Amino acid sequence: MTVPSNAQRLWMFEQMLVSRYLEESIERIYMEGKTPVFNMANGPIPGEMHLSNGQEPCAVGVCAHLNAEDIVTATHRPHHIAVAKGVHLNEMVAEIFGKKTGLSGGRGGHMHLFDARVNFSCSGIIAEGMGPAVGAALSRQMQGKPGVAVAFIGEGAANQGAFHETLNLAALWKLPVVFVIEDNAWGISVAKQASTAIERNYLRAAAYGMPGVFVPGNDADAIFAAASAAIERARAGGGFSGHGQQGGSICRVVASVSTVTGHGRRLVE
Ligand SMILES: Cc1ncc(C[n+]2csc(CCOP(=O)(O)OP(=O)(O)O)c2C)c(N)n1
Ligand SMILES: [Mg+2]
Repeated sequence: MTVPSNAQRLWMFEQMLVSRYLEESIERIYMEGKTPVFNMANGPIPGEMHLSNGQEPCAVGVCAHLNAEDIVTATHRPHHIAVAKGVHLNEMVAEIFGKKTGLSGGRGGHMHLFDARVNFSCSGIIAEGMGPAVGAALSRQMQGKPGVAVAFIGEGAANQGAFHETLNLAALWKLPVVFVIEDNAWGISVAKQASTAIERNYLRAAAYGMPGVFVPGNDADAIFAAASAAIERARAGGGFSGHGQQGGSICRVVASVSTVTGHGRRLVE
């Protein structure tokens, strides 16, 4: 098992704190003007808000292995991942507040954070980031450029068609892409057991001939270790042409991470 160095542990801890403090502030400001009768249109941050308090270990355990050149696509619950990938904090907050100084001039909002400097994007459409992650990995392979792509999704998104389509192509073309499922047991008001035929989504990786691992709980070190193996395998990479230079499934892992408190903190769905 790969153990983080002291410097990596410190970095993970700092990023988790930044993310938690950031979201606690966002939550407080978001609620301004929206009560006593909740009106989503009111307040300094109108619209929906999806917080990831409690899911920070997953973001840091994975992103600790990534550089700016690596690509991350995240979900509608993106703040912890954006922080860990090094998205510009001031511009990110400005974007969340809809300001001109935001990452996208304030037009994207909290679910649509884009920072090309660190190859980060996210989307309000669930599983939407999986295609672009696979496309980016394909582009790197074809151009002979370094870098892996990591697509984060929620466990609910694993029932989308895009999940199966992208896993299939990633495996077929041996692309340097890793899929990370943040399993908080709920998709809005639908419990996982009411929507998903199997208990653990990592088992689905086998259907596409790629390894999958399950990391229980919220242990940043355990997530770090699982992500290390997955990302190393992706970096070692297979070829685009699939002419057997790296036989078998070598470069993709589905890491299913169980998180415990994310949904308790959610404000609006
Ligand atoms: C394609 C699509 N269908 C429906 C929705 C509405 N929607 C927003 S969040 C969500 C549930 C997502 O659950 P999960 O993937 O587990 O992520 P979590 O919210 O738990 O982080 C749904 C269905 C959407 N955004 N995109
Ligand atoms: Mg979920």
